[in-house]
Amino acid sequence: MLPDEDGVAAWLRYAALPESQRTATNSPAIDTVIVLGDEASDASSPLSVAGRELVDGISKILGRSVSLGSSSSQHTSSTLVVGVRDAFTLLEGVPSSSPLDHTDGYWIDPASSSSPSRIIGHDARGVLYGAFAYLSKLAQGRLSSEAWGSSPRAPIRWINQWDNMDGTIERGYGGRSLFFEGGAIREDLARVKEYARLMASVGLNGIVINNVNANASLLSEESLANGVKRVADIMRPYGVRIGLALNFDAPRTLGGLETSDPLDENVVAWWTEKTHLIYKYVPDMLGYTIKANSEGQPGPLSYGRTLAEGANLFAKPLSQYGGFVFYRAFVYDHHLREDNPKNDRANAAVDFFAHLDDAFDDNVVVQVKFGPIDFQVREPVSPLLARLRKTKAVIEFMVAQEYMGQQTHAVYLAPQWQEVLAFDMRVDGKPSLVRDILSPSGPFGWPTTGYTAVVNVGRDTTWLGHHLAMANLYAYGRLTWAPESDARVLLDEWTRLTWSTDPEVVETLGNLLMDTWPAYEGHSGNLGIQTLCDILYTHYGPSPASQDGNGWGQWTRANAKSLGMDRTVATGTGFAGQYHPEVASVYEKIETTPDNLLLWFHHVPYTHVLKSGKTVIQHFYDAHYEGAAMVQTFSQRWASLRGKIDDARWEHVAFKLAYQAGHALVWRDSVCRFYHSLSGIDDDKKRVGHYAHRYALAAPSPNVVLDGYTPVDARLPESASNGKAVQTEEEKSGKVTITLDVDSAVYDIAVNYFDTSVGRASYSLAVNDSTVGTWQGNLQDRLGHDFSEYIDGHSATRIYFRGVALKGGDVLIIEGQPDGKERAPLDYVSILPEGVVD
Ligand code: GCV
Repeated sequence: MLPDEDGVAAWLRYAALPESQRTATNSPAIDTVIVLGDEASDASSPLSVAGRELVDGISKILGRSVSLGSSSSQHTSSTLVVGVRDAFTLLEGVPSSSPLDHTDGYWIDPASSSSPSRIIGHDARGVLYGAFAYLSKLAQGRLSSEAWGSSPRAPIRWINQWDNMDGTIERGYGGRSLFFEGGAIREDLARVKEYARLMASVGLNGIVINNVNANASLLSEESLANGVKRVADIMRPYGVRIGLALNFDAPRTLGGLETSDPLDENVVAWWTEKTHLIYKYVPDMLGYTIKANSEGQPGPLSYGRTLAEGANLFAKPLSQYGGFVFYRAFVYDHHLREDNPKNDRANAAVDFFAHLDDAFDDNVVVQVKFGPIDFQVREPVSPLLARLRKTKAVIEFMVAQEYMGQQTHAVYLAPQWQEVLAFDMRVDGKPSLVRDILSPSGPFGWPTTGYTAVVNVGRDTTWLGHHLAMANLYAYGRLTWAPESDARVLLDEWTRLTWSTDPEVVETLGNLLMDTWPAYEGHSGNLGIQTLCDILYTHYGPSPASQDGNGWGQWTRANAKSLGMDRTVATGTGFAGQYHPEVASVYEKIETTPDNLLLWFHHVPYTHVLKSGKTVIQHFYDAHYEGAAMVQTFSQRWASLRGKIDDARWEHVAFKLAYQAGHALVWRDSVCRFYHSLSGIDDDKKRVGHYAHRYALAAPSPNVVLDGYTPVDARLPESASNGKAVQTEEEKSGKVTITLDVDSAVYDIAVNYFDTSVGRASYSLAVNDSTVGTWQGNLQDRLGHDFSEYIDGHSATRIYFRGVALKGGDVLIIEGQPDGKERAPLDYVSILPEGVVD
């Protein structure tokens, strides 16, 4: 049996390469690692980290004794010599133009019979990246005798953490903050070091450690000297530099000034002094990230100044230290009026920023979310990325799956990012792929451009709350380095490193995870309607109604006859016209808009016929059923890997996938019911509203008897059968008795119930007095997403009891014991013949 693992090592486990997979080339007989250069012995240099990492990694992967040699040791075929280019006297075999000519680049030359292996870096960080690249190939059994090299396409390869100083993380699903607790930086930063190591191993080089909804007290001298400095010192040896998110209003709230007006001389002086202070403790600080005039945050517009004046306020003092301002383009009015058909939140980024292209200082970089709204399951690429020319920009992705299952659902996002990066913006009618725009060699020639992503790892040993979610962090890092990479190739690398080099594991898990984004899109929101989650509450479960009727502007404009946002120039909000003409003309017309973005750009009747030949409404029904059906397969596919990976991680994932299967059905039913009731149009396949195997407990039926249970309205009607659940009285248990009307056979029994955050109710299920199983409503302890207090699509969940022999007249009894305000709420029971999912 394989030893249990907890996930902390992630893809840097350095598991022993199985004997059966070893060859002379993929398992070189290295016994000494020699690090060249004076910095080799300086523990804070990436060079010395590279040496230690190689010794540790090679010994573990190949199970041999490896030691660090001194630079004067003999170079033989069993030595691995590493160092920066200038430290090598002989660069034989290195092409004259190579990745070594670029910052962070490396060249790797595996050993031949007469010469040592070499890892050569353009600079110390390049050596470290080369060391990790070498170890990655070695651990995957993929080291060959070919030399190879690589350098990153973009200089900015960052992470944003949304950590609060009280230790919580906004939209974080992997436990409490690695960085903060109780209003200060934590004493124990061991995991921060491990985080820096993981980052370096995939080429990430910067991190903003605090929430963009920033707490100004991070900038107190005490906090800088005793906290922020320690974080920077710990991450620096891994080539990771830190940045800080600032609160625009800090001069007032922290500094006691009367204003935070960016043109006020006291405000300028305050930020200048603060910047000096920060650099005193962190001399290589990357810069500041600013969220201003966004979602209630103050900003320059609050003082009648432009966004550029706001950004330049920080740029000036930073410039003398080589620091950057990352000014977020996520500026929009969240009190927008839906009754004006011209209003559109998607227009905001271009409206606010495009005309300021000449107005930003050189060291300002505009940080643009990949889509115009907010990390939805499907969005077109933000047009702002093609509208700034002089002003540099970075793209912002989200590894934390705020709108995509919050790391409770497995959703592999790299295929989505790959599509975004390969999108051609047709700037000036010329090929302009997003990934080229985000490179210094791209059409705008921005020297400082690249990537950032909201990651939100926490103290959970899984980092992100779900072992499978780490595929996203891995792929994100690798894409920032090589954005033309293929999502599947990256996934297979990750699987080999994280789980096993067994080809069956790689194939099974690869196929499974590649199905997750399409499945999630299928059951959550398709045709470009966005993720139909509850945007007024936790952003987790379904609530199609929540998109409209409020100022947030994530509208679908759904009514009884039609839905979708008309974003055309001709009749709509004009958003399509924010793209360069060739792209704009594709989106302007229904005929040329791809089906998967139809409702993003056009308002059409439910009966509109898609290119596929289906109507919009039938597509909705089918896609939701197909997406949810796909999710049901994940558990079985995962089950086939039992024994091929350790039990601890296997069980963690199995539990989450089983939960995901149940919640996918909640999604499917909620969304289908909502549009069925709104449009009044039936499902051709007669599935929506017809649940042949279910006993809905709140519906009057001669088969169902409630004792101590009474019907209650669900907060979101579509999230429960007929809009109602049943629950007990407070502090009193209740009983539901169902007389079954089934043929004699073996069935799976599914119980749909609601597991809220306000208690941990207990349940038991019996058939004819014989207990089938018991369970507790304690998912708030076992999952990690934003929980709900209510009976709704967030709390709705399902438990299965499989393979139960039943016959007509059998009596099924569920007893519920409330806990606190959670009154053991139940929705329905499904008696499912073998192979049926409903
Ligand atoms: C940090 C979304 C999230 C907010 C987040 C915001 C942002 O609206 O729901 O939690 O705030 O994006 O990106 O600033």
